Amino acid sequence: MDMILLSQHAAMFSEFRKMNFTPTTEICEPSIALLNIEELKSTFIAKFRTLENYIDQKYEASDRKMEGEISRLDEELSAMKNRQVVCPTPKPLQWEKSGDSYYYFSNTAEHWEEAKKLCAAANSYLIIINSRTEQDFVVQKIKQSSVWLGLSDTEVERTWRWVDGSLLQEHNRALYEDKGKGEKGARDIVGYWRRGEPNNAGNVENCAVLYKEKNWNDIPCDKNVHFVCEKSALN
Ligand code: MMA
Ligand code: CA
Repeated sequence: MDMILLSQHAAMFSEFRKMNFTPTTEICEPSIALLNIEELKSTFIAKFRTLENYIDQKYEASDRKMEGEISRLDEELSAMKNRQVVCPTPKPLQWEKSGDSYYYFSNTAEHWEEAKKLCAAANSYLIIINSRTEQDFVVQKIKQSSVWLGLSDTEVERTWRWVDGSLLQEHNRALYEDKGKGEKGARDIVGYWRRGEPNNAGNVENCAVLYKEKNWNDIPCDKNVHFVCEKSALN
């Protein structure tokens, strides 16, 4: 079975060997997706070595287990390639200062959870809007029609929480209160929701976006949307 598996996946193996993990002077466009390149590289190489040892020493791994491992590695490899993580020397991320915060504007679109993770990996968080001034700054910087907010009601429907755990309703008393304006929104709506939002359309909308029009909507968290990370400039 070793030989069969090897030849079946020969293309993948040889492709992997060809990948150049040696740092060069080539500079890639800054992208938050490149952050964990070192970790990814070593994880992948370690897994690959283990797998090669299994094959070489003809250990008693079952065909099925082996094939599972190989196809998982294969998937990881294509994911890496798709995200262009094979960048030898990523440029440092570019943060823009405004008020007491720094902001990073993503050049990729991600699911909400992934965007949240990527911000965290860069010692920051998905944007939390504390004022109209802050929202205006973000909006005039974005090139997309919308970006993720660090705001979701995944845990409890209609209980909107920022990624720092604070409740929208408490944290944002100072924000515009759209009382009675929304069509379905005659309830106490805090924040800058678009008219009629958040409406949890189709029962599947738990993550909030900020539109270029300076208002918010809830949409499904598994949409691919650009995002903005924020971190404090005060320390
Ligand atoms: C409509 C409206 C929103 C919802 C989106 C989903 C265009 O707006 O129902 O509340 O989030 O559709 O695409
Ligand atoms: Ca909605």
